[in-house]
Amino acid sequence: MRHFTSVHDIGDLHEAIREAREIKRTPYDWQDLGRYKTMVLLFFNSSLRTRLSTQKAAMNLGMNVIVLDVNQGAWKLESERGVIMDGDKPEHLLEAIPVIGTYCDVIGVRSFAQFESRTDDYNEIIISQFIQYAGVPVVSMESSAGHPLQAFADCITIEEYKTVEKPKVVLTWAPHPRVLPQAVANSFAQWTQAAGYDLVITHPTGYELAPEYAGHARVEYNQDKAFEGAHFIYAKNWSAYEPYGQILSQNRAWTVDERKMALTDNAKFMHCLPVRRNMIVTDGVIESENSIVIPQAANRVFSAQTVLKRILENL
Ligand code: AN0
Ligand code: CP
Repeated sequence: MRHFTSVHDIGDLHEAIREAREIKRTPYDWQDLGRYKTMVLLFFNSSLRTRLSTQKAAMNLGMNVIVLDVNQGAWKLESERGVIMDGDKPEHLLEAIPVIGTYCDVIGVRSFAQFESRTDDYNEIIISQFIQYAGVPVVSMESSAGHPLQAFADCITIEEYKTVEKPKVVLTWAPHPRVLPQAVANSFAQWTQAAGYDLVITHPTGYELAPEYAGHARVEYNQDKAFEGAHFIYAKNWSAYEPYGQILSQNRAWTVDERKMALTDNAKFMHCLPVRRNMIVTDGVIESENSIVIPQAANRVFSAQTVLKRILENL
């Protein structure tokens, strides 16, 4: 593997999940692989899990890690080509990226959707420039339209907890007060279909995901009906794809609660976190025995470590 930005970079997903579970059993068996190798983690946006789990994954492989929050301490970066740089951004990505590339062997980048242009966001113009100019492998730590390390961890978690070969997995939209990207939902839809699960997506009308990510998933606009017989409930808010970045509903009838969970086949509850309690999910559901949000977050180390191991093996 050279770069990791989508499901297309992982090859056979079940083989990758098998490898991740092996790494989870003996995480320090590849300590020599990353010796004298440096990873830079670059954050344009906030993070708790990705920051810590990717760092831990790199350390498990013996790598050195440098973490940089671009908006706290580094120069503000211009990303548009051809602009007269007379504003508040003293440095251009076109210099910053290759400079960072000279200091490390792998770069992780978190850069959310900008919501200025859907075309630019879905063309992944930021992470694409990293791939073009860094000269070293690039790992997405959530880009404009996808969060593949999260979706990989989600699939590892579903494999660990599933009780039937092909579980019914329901991705449900839930309300949120701010505009959020579609990245987590996009990748979850894409990866769970690649894993062969029976995916149903439920959301109010208008929240349809981009077709290239929704794939052939069934869409059920009645949330109660979608929950019937489910083995996993995966809650997430996202803003509309069309009209892009709009909040079309804040309907709290969509909050995942105990009554809805009772419609499922004793489903496990999942969320990528951070989660707003009693907006996305009630205290009762997230604190219930069926909530697996903490082991789900723990698996972020092993999705990242699998990806980094493969990149290091290919250096
Ligand atoms: C982000 C999102 O929805 O993409 C990150 C989730 C991992 N969430 C928030 O900004 C709250
Ligand atoms: N799930 C996830 O990526 O969390 P952070 O935004 O805290 O990294």
